[in-house]
Amino acid sequence: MKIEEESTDLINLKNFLDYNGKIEEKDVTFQKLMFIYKMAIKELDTKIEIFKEEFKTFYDYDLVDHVNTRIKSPKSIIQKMKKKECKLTYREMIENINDIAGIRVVCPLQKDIYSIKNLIQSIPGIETLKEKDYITQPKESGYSAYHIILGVPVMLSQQLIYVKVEVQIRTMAMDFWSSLEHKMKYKPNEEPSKKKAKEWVNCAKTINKLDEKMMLLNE
Ligand code: 0O2
Repeated sequence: MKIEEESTDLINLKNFLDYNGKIEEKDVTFQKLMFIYKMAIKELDTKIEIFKEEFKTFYDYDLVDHVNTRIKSPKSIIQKMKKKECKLTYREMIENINDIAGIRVVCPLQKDIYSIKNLIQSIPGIETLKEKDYITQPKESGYSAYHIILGVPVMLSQQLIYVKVEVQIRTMAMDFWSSLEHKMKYKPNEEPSKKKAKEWVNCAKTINKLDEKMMLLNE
């Protein structure tokens, strides 16, 4: 297989950082970059799937309920870059947008979140770049989850590269709240009111109490 010089260069993530091109979603460069993020998701998703099946088979325990993966849409990447006041270049995108590749792990109980987090962080070769515990410290909106930004090694034919992946770990109850709240937040033609925001925070607190009760019942 003949590999063009330019494309071999750009397969290396470091070379993307030296490449001064502007983001253009229909551009081949953008597609190549998204391919690398997709492969990082695949790597990690397979490993989480193995933990999930292992716990079911060996310990008769459903540690993971389900896993969702997604690549952030170009529109949403650009929106986030503008919000963070980044220049719209590939370099700024790779450096500043941590959740282009995203994996959401949903589990039954709050204590499972920490088991999953520890299992993921113990995978050889995976680096933890950042952690955010929105369980002990929920966001102002009421949002609760555990976030980790990882450096995931992806072995391509020519080199090993590290790719950022954001993992969000939540209970089923937290997932229920955040999916609905996310939909409401982005509802067109509807201004979010202070009163509604307060109600969402109250719902999050109820959900949190429910999670704690469920955990006690399980003990
Ligand atoms: P989408 O559609 O899920 O992609 P960082 O650059 O990592 O320091 P970042 O990414 O701004 O900071 O911050 P954060 O808050 O740690 O993670 C952002 C993601 O968490 C969001 O992605 C949501 O998925 C989720 N999230 C954070 N706050 C809320 C919230 O109040 N409600 C809901 N429903 N989800 C939240 P995006 O890019 O916003 O969206």
